[in-house]
Amino acid sequence: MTDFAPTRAAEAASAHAEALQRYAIDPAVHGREFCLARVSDMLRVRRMEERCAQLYGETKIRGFLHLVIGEEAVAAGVLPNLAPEDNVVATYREHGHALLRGVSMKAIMAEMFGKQEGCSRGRGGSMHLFDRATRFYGGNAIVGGGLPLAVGLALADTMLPRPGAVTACFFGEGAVAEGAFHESMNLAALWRLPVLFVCENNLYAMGTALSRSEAQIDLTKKLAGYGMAGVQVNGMNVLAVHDAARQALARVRETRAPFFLELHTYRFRAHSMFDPELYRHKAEVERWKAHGPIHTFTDKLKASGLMTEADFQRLDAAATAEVDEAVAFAEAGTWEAVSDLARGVSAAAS
Ligand SMILES: Cc1ncc(C[n+]2csc(CCOP(=O)(O)OP(=O)(O)O)c2C)c(N)n1
Ligand SMILES: [Mg+2]
Repeated sequence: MTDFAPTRAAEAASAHAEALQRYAIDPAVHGREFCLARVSDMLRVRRMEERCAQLYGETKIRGFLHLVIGEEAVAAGVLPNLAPEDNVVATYREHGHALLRGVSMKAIMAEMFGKQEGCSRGRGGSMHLFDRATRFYGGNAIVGGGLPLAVGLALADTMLPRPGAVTACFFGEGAVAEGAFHESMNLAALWRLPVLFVCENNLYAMGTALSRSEAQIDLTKKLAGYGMAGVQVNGMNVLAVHDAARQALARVRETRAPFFLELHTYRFRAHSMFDPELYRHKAEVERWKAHGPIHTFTDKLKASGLMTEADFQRLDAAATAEVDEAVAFAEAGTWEAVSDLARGVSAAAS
């Protein structure tokens, strides 16, 4: 059998899997309402994206489509900790982040369809969800492209000033190979900018395992070069992510200095809709699915008496109903007139 995942990646993967077992629910800290809200968050993302995949097959959604299925605990753990005045920057795998930041599912789905009612007026599509009202600054197709934007937003907040505002910057581990990552980390630390860097380490950048491209796969070791603090967290456990993000954000707000979270997670689907997944074994995917963020959490909640199967069914039905409404809204949306195609497009004369 071909060894797709080199040894160090396999070691990292099993360390991640071990860490998954260690985080218990404490009903005194994590109340029923809070826990059900996190289940609801993850289900809304999961059901929305499953429908997106189906709509892609029907060519209702076109272009690129990157699903975050398997990684829902990341957005569901970090985003509830943010305040309305905070900024969010994400990658092209950002549908769930936009939704849980507060962008309506209708506006997201209409954007996927390319309709004018979309959050980017139908001109952005899947990779460029944007919503000023919720300070959701994208959706970025360029690997590492969001990091300098986050640093710029935090710099603006420092200069205006908007005291207390923090910028949460989500990016994949593939971004650490980019110069923009290192420049952003350096400037954020040098200028003491309030950025929470959230690295979504799902072990692969398209088909490249982290250990094939990085000499140091413990990404928090890179922080020493910038005098920045950070921690590694089990990104498959929504409570672990939530607790780590809460503490990290409190620290950023207090110190006005950046902090780094490396969240260990795994995507269950292909990189995008055009990916035969020749770079990893099916057995590896199945192993990670056993640690899926939704069912592991709901199993624990049921075992601890905080949630019943009826609760789960109710939340699931609500998520599906919301998706149905969002799709109907997108279907009924309007295409931009061809005569408007050049609106907002400019070119400099030579
Ligand atoms: C600057 C740049 N180089 C290459 C690409 C092509 N590309 C698209 S996604 C991707 C992998 C990124 O992986 P990662 O940052 O780990 O995010 P993930 O897809 O795993 O969420 C690459 C190389 C790109 N979009 N931008
Ligand atoms: Mg990745």
